[in-house]
Amino acid sequence: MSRTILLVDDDRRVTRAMSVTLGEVAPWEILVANSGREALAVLAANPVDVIVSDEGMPDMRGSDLLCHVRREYPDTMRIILTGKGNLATAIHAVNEAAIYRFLTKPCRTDDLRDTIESALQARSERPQPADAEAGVQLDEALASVWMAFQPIISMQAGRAIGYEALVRTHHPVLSDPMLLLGAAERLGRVPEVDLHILERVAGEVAGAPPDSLLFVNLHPRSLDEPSLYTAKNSLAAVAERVVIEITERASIDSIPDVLDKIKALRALGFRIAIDDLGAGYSGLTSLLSLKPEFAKFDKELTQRLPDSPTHRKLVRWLEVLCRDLGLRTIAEGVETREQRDALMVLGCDHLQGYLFARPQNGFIAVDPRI
Ligand code: G
Ligand code: MN
Repeated sequence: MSRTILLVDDDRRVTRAMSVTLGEVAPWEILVANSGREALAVLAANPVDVIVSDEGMPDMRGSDLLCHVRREYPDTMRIILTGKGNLATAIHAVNEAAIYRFLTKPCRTDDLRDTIESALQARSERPQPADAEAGVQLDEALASVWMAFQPIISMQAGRAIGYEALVRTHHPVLSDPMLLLGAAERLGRVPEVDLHILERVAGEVAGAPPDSLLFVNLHPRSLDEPSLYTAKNSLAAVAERVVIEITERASIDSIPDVLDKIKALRALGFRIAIDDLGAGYSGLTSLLSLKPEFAKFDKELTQRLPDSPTHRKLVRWLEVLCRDLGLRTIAEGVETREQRDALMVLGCDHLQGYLFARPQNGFIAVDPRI
């Protein structure tokens, strides 16, 4: 079976030279992309066995691209090939994107070929549960799903205004939510898993403080699921209390008729939040086109605030923009008092993070003056 390799580098001369020389010494189909965005489009259209990405690209760091690949295409082996490798990049790439190798330029064609070959070999040796077995595991995991809730605090109100529902399982293999969603993706069962989660959340609504909102994550792919718009969506009955979070990490643009789907959710009474704003590369398009009620700043933004004037500028600017657009902001990942204080100075009132409470069973009340 022919293998497909995707080479990503913002320098066209590099991808051109690499694809030619690699094509001469290896039997693979070689695709190229010259930006992170282009790489995502190629991935969406083609199964890719190995991706080799540059790190420093204008629109997206290679390691961030590979984090996304890990999440969305976990079977694609990931390699970084960079001329400017440093320790922080390598740590990020290894820990977050779980890359197979970190290579530095210049890299001989033979070495690159050997590395790709060994990546393909390593993948084939990985224990792959048969689909049937994976399906059974997913069923078991779904049966043991429970919902954790993490408060979202209003500093001004001095209390939680809502809770984000986060999926958890007791399953021995699919214990991590990322593994659960990864399995659902491989098996094409994402919408089913999401509907199941919505049902679990619906079962808990009665226990939430009466005036609080419930924030629920929805995989963009689930927007294609017709039952989301019917009574099969267990939260439809309490839609006024529910904010649906859609991540900015995946490219929302790739969902057909996404605006109509969001409109349909609104017509049912749901509100919309853009999740992980500032994490990725999809720019601000979704903020402007989806007109959400809430924007959630990614934890990386929050966590870099105390040390980075640039990030403070970005958050200040986002705050102004969001206020202008009439939407409320929520900062995620608040772990320290310094981060909380920096956010408050920038006018961000709604905060969420370990500083206040970890996601946990039930709806806890929190004192924000921690
Ligand atoms: O992508 P999304 O924003 O839905 O991610 C929520 C995830 O972030 C959950 O898995 C949750 O457990 C985690 N989380 C919540 N608060 C914090 C925090 O303060 N720090 C970090 N590192 N993770 C957090
Ligand atoms: Mn979220």
